[in-house]
Amino acid sequence: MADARTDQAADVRFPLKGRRVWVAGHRGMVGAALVRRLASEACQLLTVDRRGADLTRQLEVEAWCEANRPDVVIIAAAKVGGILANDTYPAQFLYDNLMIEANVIQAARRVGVKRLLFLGSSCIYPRFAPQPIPEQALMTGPLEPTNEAYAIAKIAGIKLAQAYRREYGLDYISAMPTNLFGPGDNYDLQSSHVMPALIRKAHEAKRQGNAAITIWGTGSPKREFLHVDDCADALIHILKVYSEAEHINVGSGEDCTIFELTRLVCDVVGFKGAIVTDVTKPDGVARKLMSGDKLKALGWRPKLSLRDGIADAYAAFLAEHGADGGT
Ligand code: GFB
Repeated sequence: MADARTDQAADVRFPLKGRRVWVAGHRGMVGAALVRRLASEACQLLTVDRRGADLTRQLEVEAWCEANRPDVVIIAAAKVGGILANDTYPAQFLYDNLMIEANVIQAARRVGVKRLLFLGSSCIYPRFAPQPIPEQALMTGPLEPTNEAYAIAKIAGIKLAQAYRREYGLDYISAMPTNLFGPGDNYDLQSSHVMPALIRKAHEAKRQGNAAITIWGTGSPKREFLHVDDCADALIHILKVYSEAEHINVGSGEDCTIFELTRLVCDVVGFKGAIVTDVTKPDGVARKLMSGDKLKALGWRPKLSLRDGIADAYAAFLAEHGADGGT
C-alpha cells in the first residue's frame, strides 16, 4: 500500500529512489509484505529464492551478492515459529538464524552495501522487563526460556549490525517488530503463532458446528499484535529516516490477553461456541508490550485497528486456503 504520508511526516534522509534494494526472505510473511510495500517506491527490487542462494551457506550468499550488487539490504529472512516450535527446536532456531544474519551482513559489507536493516523480535527482551518495554531494556535480565535460542540469535544480529557500524563505519540498523500476523502466515497448528492458530481453529469449529475451541495455556498472557502490512510500512519509514546504533521497536502500542484476542477472532470469524483452555501447553512470557515512543517520534502510526487487521487476515486465510480451510 502506498504511503505518501510517511514521506511528508519526516525528512527522508535515505531516499530509496533508484536504489537496488534486496529483500532477503521475500517468500516469508514479512518479506512478502515488504515486497508489496516497496512496489510504491521507485527502487529496484532484488530477491533470491533458496535455489539461487541458501542463506545459511556463506559462499552461496557471497556469490549471489557479488553477482547482484545490492545498494540496500533488508534481512527479513529467518527461521520463525510459535511458542511450541521455539521450545521444541532450539538448535534449529539458534543455528539457522545465526547463520543467516552473519552470512548476509558479512556478504553485504564485502560488496560495499552501506545501508542495511536487520529485523529481530520483541522476544529479545528480558522476561521481567518493565512494561511498556523501552529499547534500553535489552540485556538487563534473563530471557524467557521458551524462546531463549531465537532471542539469543536475534540479539546477536543486533550486535553484529552495531559492530559493523562501529568498526567499518556502515549505516546498519535494526528494528524489533512485535507479534505479527496477516496474509501469508503459517496456519500449521503445531508450529504457528497464536493469531493464525486462532483464525484456523475458529473457522474450522464454525464449519464443523463444534461446541468449543481449545486454546493453549491459561489465556491470561498479554501480547501486542501488528498487521504485517502496517509493519512493512513502518520498516520502510525507518529505512528512510532512521540512523542510530540502537535498535528501534515496531509495534501497535496496545496489548490484550490471549483470551480477549480469542473472543475477538471468534467474533470476526463468526464462531459462537465456547473457549476451553489447555494448561498442559506453555503460556510463555506473561507480557511483552513494547514502548513505541521512538517510532512515534519518527512520525509513524499504524493504520489498521486490531479488529480490521484480523478481518483482513481472515479474508487472506480464506483466499489462500479456500472456505474449507485446506482441511
Ligand atoms: O504466538 P505464540 O505462539 O508466541 O503464543 P509467543 C502467544 C500466546 O498464545 C502464548 C497462547 O501464551 C500461547 O500459549 N496460545 C493460545 C497459543 N492458543 C494458542 C495456539 O493455538 N497456538 C499458539 N502458538 N499459541 C513467540 C516466540 O512467542 O512469539 C518467538 O516463541 C517470537 O520467539 C514470536 O518472538 C513473535 O508470543 O509466546
